[in-house]
Amino acid sequence: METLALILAGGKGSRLDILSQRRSKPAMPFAGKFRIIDFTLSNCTQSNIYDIGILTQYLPLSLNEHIGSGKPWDLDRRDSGVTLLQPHNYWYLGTADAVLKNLEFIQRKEPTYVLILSGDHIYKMDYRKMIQLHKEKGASVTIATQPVPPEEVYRFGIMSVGKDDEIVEFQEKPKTSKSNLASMGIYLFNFDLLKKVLLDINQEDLDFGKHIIPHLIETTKKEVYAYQFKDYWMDVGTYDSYLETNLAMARDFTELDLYDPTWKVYTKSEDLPPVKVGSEAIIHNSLISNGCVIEGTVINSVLSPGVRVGKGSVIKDSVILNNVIISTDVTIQKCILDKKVTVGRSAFIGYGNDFTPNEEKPDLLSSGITVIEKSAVIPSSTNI
Ligand code: ADQ
Ligand code: ADP
Repeated sequence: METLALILAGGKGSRLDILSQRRSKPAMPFAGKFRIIDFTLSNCTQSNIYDIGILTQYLPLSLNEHIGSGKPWDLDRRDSGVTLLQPHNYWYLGTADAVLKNLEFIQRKEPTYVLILSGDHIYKMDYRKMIQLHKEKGASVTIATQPVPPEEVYRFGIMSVGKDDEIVEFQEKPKTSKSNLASMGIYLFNFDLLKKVLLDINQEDLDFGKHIIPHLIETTKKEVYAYQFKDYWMDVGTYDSYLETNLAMARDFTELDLYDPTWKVYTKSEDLPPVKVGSEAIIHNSLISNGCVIEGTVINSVLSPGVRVGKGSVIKDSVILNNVIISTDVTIQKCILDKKVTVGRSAFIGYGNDFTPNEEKPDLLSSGITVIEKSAVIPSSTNI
């Protein structure tokens, strides 16, 4: 087999805090009816990569349930398809350690290339172009890259490239850097080399960004190349980026088109009735999923399946996940409501422009977003 894809879907997603306390980040609902991992899975099958291992560790229940046999992505195949790889009597310590612990699975597939992907990115990429470049350069490793704003270099692996796009320097999450070319955390490895470095480096928390890539840059010459990806790509790992990226999909947004018939994003869909729009309903710039019943006003928002919005209620700049029930005369601004929340009459949630940092978690909740956890019941007339 030529290319085996491994999707890293096991991080704790601690920056999404209460939204990912009961599910892994790739299983987070996104853009109404999708889950974050749908984007990567759909990229794989549309790039004709049908051999996929998903490496999970943290609360994989809703991920397992979502992936099932892989049918929505055309992955329920006899000789290939998707395999969920879960740790048994050990725990993965770093991203490369997770791959090392599954070496036997990988070896059995006899791949020429192993494509390492992340399960929590929103983007559309034809991996065949990256593989093509890898072959043309005669590379041992190719890393997908994208420039990031200089103030964000501390969140990424940052590199410098030579004139032929060979990577000459790499630093994982530097405080500052003269370069702003970031690793997207997407790596194409010749399997022989991958196996060798995984077994050679003796490190308990073995990680691609921290150990493997810097080691290869130091010890090899003209073997590690950058694939400069120019299209939309977003790591939705914080409340701000999760809310903003969702809302972008509802606006007149062409950078990532969910409606493009030539590059579809597939998902597992439930059978639900169509959206019902009541006589007083007003809806602008929003995504409304199947099974929703709207009697009130929805502006710049994203509603997952089965949400009800009562008369006189106003939902603005918010992401509302599945089966949330919003009673009458409720105001919701700049909020993320997790699944099955119920909101009583005349409640007001989200002082949209109150930027007072949250005392317990000032670094997480300081931009005016209000997050309500799964199944919470908000009594009538509550002000949050
Ligand atoms: P981070 O995103 O900070 O940086 P990390 O937290 O290791 O890297 O997560 C990468 C992916 O692997 C995520 O999808 C995560 O859920 C998953 N993951 C983490 N630990 C795992 C484990 N033990 N088992 C299975 N899956 C696991 C990385 C690179 C940077 C690069 C950014 C781009 O290290 O160099 O710039 O990705 O987003
Ligand atoms: P998420 O909020 O992550 O989307 P879901 O509500 O879709 O999670 O649930 C994912 C899976 O977990 C489903 O198979 C569901 O039946 C199961 N599940 C949810 N809650 C429970 C529970 N309390 N006990 C057992 N299984 C549950």
